[in-house]
Amino acid sequence: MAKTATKSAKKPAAKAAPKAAAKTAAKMTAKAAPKVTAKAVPKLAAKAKPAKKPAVKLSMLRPSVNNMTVRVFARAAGLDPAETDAWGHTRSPEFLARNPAHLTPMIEDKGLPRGVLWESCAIMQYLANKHGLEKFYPKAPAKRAMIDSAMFYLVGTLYPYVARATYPALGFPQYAGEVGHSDAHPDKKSEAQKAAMAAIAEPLEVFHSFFRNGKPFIGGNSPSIADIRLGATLEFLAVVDYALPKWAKEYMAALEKKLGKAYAEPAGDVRGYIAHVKSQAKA
Ligand SMILES: N[C@@H](CCC(=O)N[C@@H](CS)C(=O)NCC(=O)O)C(=O)O
Repeated sequence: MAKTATKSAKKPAAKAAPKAAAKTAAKMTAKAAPKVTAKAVPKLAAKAKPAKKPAVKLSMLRPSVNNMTVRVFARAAGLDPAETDAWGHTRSPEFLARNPAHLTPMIEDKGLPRGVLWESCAIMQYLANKHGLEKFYPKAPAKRAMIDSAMFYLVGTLYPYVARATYPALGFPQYAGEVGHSDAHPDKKSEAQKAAMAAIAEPLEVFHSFFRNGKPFIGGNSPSIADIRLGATLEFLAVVDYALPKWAKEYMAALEKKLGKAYAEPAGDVRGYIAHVKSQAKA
């Protein structure tokens, strides 16, 4: 989502997700309550699983794929995020005092020099490093470099095209200096939106042919943090009925299958928002 959230974008999202929010909260509570504690049944202590990782304090916006990225990752990594919905609060004095960039996702962690961290990819990298989650973010320098390259390429090249192509339909504000943000004639804005949509094909193909290189995921046989970032980003394209190539549809389905509920739950919020804006557009 663009850096300047408008009031028009606030309302539908808040309405779109309350059920999902309640479900998520209920599931998280159920998850957080262990059935049997090692203390209560000493014989089980030897077999007991290692203590759960502490919850990650995450400020997030449900309709956003930047946020979906970290929400999926935290669940997939078993980090049980303690989520706070920041909708409408990112510009509050309290939020700005902690995060002058007013961006979500944002985590809070005492170990961080400034207590908070934003940027979805940096958050995943930090949490993977902190908890030794090599499965999602390999340590070997060459392998890690490929994951980093895929994520930087996404944030620097693919995402701006996706934003210009989808934000008008999503009702999100565009970035200052862009046609979509200006007072240009609607025809010009529509031309710019179409040009961005057409530009998506090239980087998309690069993810397929170069980064995946015949493997199921950028991370090889199992999804890496770069795959979570890519899958979440592609979710937005549904709002403009973008015709994803066959490989991309299969890739997204494989990602969701591998990650299960960890993916489906946060994706449900994004999909719910998209369904909402599409139904509004038809009405
Ligand atoms: N590159 C950043 C983008 C973050 C971003 O644009 N966040 C938007 C939501 S998608 C936001 O929090 N906007 C609220 C605001 O600017 O007040 C990332 O990947 O985390």
